[in-house]
Amino acid sequence: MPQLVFATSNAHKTEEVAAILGDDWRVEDLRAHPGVTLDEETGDTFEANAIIKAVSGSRSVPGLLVLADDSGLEVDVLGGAPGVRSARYAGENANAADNRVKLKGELIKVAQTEPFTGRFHCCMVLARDGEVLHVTNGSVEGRLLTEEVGAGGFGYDALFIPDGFTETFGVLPAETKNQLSHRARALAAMKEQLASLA
Ligand code: ITT
Repeated sequence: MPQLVFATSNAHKTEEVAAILGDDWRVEDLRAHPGVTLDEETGDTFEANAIIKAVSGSRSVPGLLVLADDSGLEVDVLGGAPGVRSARYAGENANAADNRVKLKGELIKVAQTEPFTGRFHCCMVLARDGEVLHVTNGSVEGRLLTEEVGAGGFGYDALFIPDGFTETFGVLPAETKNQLSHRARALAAMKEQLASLA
């Protein structure tokens, strides 16, 4: 089975990518490659940050294919926030629960009633030996709640209902999320390139 180093410290992302790719690839994240160091995410777009992670990560593992995912939530009424700052919305050391509290607070402050439309976006970058091989993007549109529903998924999942559904990603089965998520779509667009390198 070909090997893919996934340049992430977020085990939830790894679980989703491994489930989506199935038996086609052995996906190993930074837990299996503790020597891999990633440069700081200083970009102001998902693509810039995904490139930083993929390129810097791939320099640490010569010859290996490295995939990076930079993703986040964009809420229209908040001007696209939290966007690229999704992981740090409530502060540099914030965890996912802190970030959800911050988001709920910002939505409640807005002088507009629901629905609060928005989307998850994901940029995936494939690199090897410091060179970008391919860039793809995926999004899933939906709406945000001001109360959490469900304990599944991670990050903002309990606050997000994808279009066409009535339940949040915190309630919907992982299999459903992995068919329609921003991550699934970015990865689907990457599949042909991956297959040609397997
Ligand atoms: P790595 O940089 O190590 O990959 P990270 O979690 O810091 O991990 P990002 O910088 O890409 O990753 O930030 C993504 C944040 O966006 C993530 O921490 C969540 O808060 C949110 N997010 C992204 N995808 C999500 C999803 O599928 N469900 C819920 N929240 C998501």
